[in-house]
Amino acid sequence: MSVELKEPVLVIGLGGAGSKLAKRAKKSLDSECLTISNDNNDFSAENKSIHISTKSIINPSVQLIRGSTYQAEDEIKSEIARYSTIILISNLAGKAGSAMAPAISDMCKELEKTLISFAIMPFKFEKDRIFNSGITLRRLREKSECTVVLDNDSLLESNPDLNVKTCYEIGNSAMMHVIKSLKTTKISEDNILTTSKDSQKIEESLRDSLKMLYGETNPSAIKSAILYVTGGSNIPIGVINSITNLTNGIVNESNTQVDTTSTSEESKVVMLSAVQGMRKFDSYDPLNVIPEENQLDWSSPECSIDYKLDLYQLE
Ligand SMILES: Nc1nc2c(ncn2[C@@H]2O[C@H](COP(=O)(O)OP(=O)(O)OP(=O)(O)O)[C@@H](O)[C@H]2O)c(=O)[nH]1
Ligand SMILES: [Mg+2]
Repeated sequence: MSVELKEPVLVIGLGGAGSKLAKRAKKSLDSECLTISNDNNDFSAENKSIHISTKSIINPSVQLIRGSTYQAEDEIKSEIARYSTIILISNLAGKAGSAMAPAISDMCKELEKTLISFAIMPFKFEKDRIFNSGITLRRLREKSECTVVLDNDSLLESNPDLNVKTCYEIGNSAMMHVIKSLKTTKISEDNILTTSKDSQKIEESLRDSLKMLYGETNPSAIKSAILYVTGGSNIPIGVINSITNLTNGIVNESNTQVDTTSTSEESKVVMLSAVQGMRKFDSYDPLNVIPEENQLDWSSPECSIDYKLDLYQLE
């Protein structure tokens, strides 16, 4: 199944990284942008924003931010209602991102909008964030027509010499490539985004993208792939042909798009692979092994709201 993008499009950025990326996405898609966060520092004057208040609590839990997001439901829905397609960008490693993504995707689904979500997953050393990010991703995938996952952890794992800032930049620019191409390319339901560091040969870049992909899923789970070749005007056509053939040998179906508009001297491969299941992230929540029909408490996401009961608020 592939998704149709219908105008008008709204890009929503959640939390710190989500807002930063949504501002960039808005420019490349020429659409409108809304940022939602519990932190005023994530907003900028030129974009619409919704502040999620956690009242007097300055170090809210994920569940409290989520509960507070549902309290702003009317305001958020009245913004979403005016658009046909929502592109939701969030960092599931962040507290704000993982708190709000299930709530916002829920609201999009209720309003029957086409939802395309972009999710960033945590580094392995961010141990306290792994569990939440796994649950949130599962919820997000359920409510989205299409999900694109960028895993900071496997990017760093296949390039251990990178520093965190470079890692962000590489991941973010790969994501922008896919967002830019949404108008012209049809993408599938579950997708994993992989890429490589700069300044290497294009074949090496493809090898690194594949290495990163294999860190996240089984080769047999990969259904098809789109290769975006950046800095395309400098690459011999024979090389592009050979990387396409290589990819065709690995996945059932591949499609190569060469970006000749990019002015960068460096050439690189950004690979978007359609997958069946997301093995690595499914394992972030150990309870995922329980079949869905045996789960009692899945339908609504965990929220913490102060009901003013004479009970101690646990978290
Ligand atoms: N790929 C990528 N990851 C980022 C970027 N900025 C931050 N991160 C990662 O995202 C996580 C924090 O995300 P933020 O978006 O700042 O968090 P938040 O959603 O605002 O939530 P808080 O934790 O409440 O601040 C950390 O795990 C970072 O490693 C970025 O530009 N690109
Ligand atoms: Mg933040």
